[in-house]
Amino acid sequence: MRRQGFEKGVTVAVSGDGAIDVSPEVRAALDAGRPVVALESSIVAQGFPRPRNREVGRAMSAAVRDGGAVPAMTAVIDGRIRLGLDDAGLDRLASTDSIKCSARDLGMAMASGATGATTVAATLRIAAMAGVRVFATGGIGGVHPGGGAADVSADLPELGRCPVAVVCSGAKSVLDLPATLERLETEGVPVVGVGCDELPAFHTRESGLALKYRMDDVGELARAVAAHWSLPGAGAVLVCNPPPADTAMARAELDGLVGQALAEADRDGVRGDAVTPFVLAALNRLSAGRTLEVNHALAVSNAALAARLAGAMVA
Ligand code: PSU
Ligand code: MN
Repeated sequence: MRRQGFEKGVTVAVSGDGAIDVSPEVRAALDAGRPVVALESSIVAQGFPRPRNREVGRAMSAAVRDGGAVPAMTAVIDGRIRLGLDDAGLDRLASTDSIKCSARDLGMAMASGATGATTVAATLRIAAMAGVRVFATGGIGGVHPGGGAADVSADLPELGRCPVAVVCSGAKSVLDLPATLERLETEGVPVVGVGCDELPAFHTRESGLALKYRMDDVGELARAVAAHWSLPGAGAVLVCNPPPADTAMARAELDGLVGQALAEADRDGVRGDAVTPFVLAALNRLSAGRTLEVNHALAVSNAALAARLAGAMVA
């Protein structure tokens, strides 16, 4: 079976996609070597309130199509891993409660027949197994502030393992961003800015943290990704696209809200995988919906950039 891009002389850890229900459209695109962009579904089920969540899922898919690639949203539906979710599947995740599936949860959801929305970590696994090489999301999980027993998102070690180019707007400023960047370095994940010299902080274009690499041309980026994967054992490349300037928030504006959202999470004793959805909802409320608009705009912008990159990678 053909895998998307970089077949020649490149070792890519692909363990086969037998456990995955790949949609006919995605299967055909992968077999023909056409560009495919994976999308996660936790952003839909846990990241946005209803009914905006369904709109965001559809808008991301549409942006991938407009950019000439096939969207492949991942999820677990009734215990089956899916790659290339149809409208009915998306509507179900958008309108009914589902569990949040990170890497640890995929097998458990399969065994219990559960329906779950996939995080960045889970989507990376699925994409790597199926040979999808580009993935668009909003922001990645990272290191939460808190020292010793810090909550570290499973997104980070999965980025270290899975050879997928992940287009995102960095990570939220509620996270410990310096520690998150350090961990990406440890995991061997190059972080590349497109149109930016700093790590974007999701809602805002600045973080004060300089990136080592910047490539504004997708052709150049595609070549760099190929070179990274020409070495054995390589994992993800993190492609950082700042939030669109017309919706991005100022850093000062956000700082106060972040402090408040974290204090609320602490006060309510929120732990584990409930933290990210709680904080996103709190920021939305505290900003009177401003953060939601940024989140929506950047998700669509990242999907569009991912489609261009996927096109450049198979060219
Ligand atoms: N960051 C966001 N929006 C999101 C997420 C992160 O701004 O919706 C989701 C993604 O699915 C990400 C997950 O993979 O939360 C990280 O959760 P945790 O920190 O529990 O690993
Ligand atoms: Mn966590």
